Amino acid sequence: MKLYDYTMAPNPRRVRVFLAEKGIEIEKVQVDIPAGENLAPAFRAINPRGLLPTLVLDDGTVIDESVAISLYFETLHPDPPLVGTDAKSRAVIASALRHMEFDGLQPVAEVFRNSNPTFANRSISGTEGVPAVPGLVARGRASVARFYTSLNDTLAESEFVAGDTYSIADITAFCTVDFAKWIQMRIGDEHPHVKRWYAAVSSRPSASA
Ligand SMILES: N[C@@H](CCC(=O)N[C@@H](CS)C(=O)NCC(=O)O)C(=O)O
Repeated sequence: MKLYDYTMAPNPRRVRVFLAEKGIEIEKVQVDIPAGENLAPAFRAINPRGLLPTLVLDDGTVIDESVAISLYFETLHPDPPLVGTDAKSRAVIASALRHMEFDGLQPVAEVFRNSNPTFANRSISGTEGVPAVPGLVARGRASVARFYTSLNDTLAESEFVAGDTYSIADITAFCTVDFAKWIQMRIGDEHPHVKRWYAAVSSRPSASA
């Protein structure tokens, strides 16, 4: 089994943190995204979408999408549970995870991809060369600001993103907040609950994954 990975990118990191929380070690192969290795024929022969993370099982099955890869390992290694343990907790965590992806990770990526010169002709992840749209940067920044406010409100009510247990939703939120450093949008003094939560999740051993 091999995990195709790029250490600087947020989606592969979501899987690395997930694996670290579970104490799972697997072979990782680095694919340099800024250098375009993920778009080269060798990697596209593995995953035609050209995206990371990509997991290849020993039987040749290829699984991309960070949540799908995480769920694969959750089924094989249920402890510690990171996606919930019963109908209610699974639904609450799945809902919070979608919020973190759509309200946080996606807008940070929108700002990053449309403002970073390396991705001037790669503004959407994947194999099509899509030119950056500078006008999306302001929209993305406004969305990220709303995300921080909403996350702060959530964390005012609960220890973690989806209740009183650390979960896959915290992993995505944590990777999103760290990714937002690349667009100079850090946790502000007006987000004390996010600061408290970030101090806790970033001190877990998995944070260095
Ligand atoms: N929804 C996918 C997103 C995968 C994705 O966009 N990965 C980025 C790295 S964070 C990528 O591979 N980008 C390649 C590129 O932009 O060329 C997931 O959750 O895994």
